[in-house]
Amino acid sequence: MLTAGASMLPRFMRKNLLPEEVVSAALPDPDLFFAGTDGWFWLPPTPEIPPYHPDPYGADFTPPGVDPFTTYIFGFRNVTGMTDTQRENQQFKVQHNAPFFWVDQYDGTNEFRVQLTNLGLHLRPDLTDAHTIHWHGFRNVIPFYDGEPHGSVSVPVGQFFTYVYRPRDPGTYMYHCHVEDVEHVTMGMTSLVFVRPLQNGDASFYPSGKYAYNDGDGSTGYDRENALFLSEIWAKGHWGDAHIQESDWSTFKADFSLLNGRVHPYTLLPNSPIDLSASTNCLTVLTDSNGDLTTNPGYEHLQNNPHSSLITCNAGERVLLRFANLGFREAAMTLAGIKMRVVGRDASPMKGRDGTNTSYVTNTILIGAGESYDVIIEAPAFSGGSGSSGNGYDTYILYNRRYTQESNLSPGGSGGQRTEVRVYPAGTLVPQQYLNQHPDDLIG
Ligand SMILES: [Cu+2]
Repeated sequence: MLTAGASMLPRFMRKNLLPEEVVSAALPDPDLFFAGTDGWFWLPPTPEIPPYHPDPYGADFTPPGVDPFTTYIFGFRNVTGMTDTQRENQQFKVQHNAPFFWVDQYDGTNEFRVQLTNLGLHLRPDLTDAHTIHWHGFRNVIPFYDGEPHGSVSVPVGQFFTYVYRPRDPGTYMYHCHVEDVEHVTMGMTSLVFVRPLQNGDASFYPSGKYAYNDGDGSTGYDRENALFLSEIWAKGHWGDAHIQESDWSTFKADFSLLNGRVHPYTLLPNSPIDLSASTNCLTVLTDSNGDLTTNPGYEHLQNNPHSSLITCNAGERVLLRFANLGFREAAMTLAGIKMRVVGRDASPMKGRDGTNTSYVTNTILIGAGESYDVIIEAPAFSGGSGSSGNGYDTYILYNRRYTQESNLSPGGSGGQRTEVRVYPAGTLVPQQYLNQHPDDLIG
């Protein structure tokens, strides 16, 4: 043990200092290790927004034979378990959105540690920006780990910092870099994070033993869960950062609305190959010997948009949908044909102070910027009717009712925040193994 603080100073300097804190000399390894850097990703090249989209510069940084990346981004990568060389290789190789991760509610012993390093901006070495991880809406005991750069430390290029969390409030949050946040969030350094309740594992309320909150009655129990993260791309801002032009971020205009970093119909495609053993606290994509993200054959252009938004379940199952919106515009997420029960908002269960159940049933949720919703749907019986299209499942459309966000004004429409809930006959799908599992995922 090492005694840090006042006693390390000469006696005459100890006056007026805070009391000593005893800290462990050897902290445990971090649970996750993230890296902040820049890179490129792919959006449909139409509609064209000349000269900003598609950015022709992206072709210079796309592997041969692959549809050119269109958009310069900043972001985070999960580099947990990588060698130093593999991790350093990941400069200029980000993904959007950033990885989904989750933690267990603090039980008095299980602190959660996320280490962050800053690999620098490869394309913009003139921008020596620091990065942080900030959990939006998360009540920190001390500001030191908050990630807001005026009240806590940030991580300069080449440096390392470990955040320590004691999450006491279950629910769905979002996280983002808080340095020059309008730019860094919009450029892609953001995703969804959630806290699992202590009640998990107790099957006396709901058979799966999985819950959104410590409900005490099973009302938030579920069989499968999906994260649905809403973000936006302003093509001119991304082009400006790639081409060393000053952007006035106050003139932000969302050209693309994204669901889990993709637009419809790509939202329906599988996740990139999943590293199952590394996905205990973070949805982790398999990486190659270089540390690079692997891809699905034929979808190499989606290397840096690795995550699916497809929701699949068996008839009769409950599915928890965790929504969070870090775009600037309100979203009107509508599920046609299945009612949604709102069980949590902004990481707070829908219960009054006296325990009154304030959950409600709706077909549309309005999610403002910086808000999260926890919704449970109960999959109806399999009909095999007109919605099943002979594929062995019934299809229900989940989409943003605001047309410009649902279509991104793409040529055929439906090129934005839109996905599907597919309901299979009872017993068809095996139990879900990880967040956002897609039936066609390659699992390693
Ligand atoms: Cu940043």
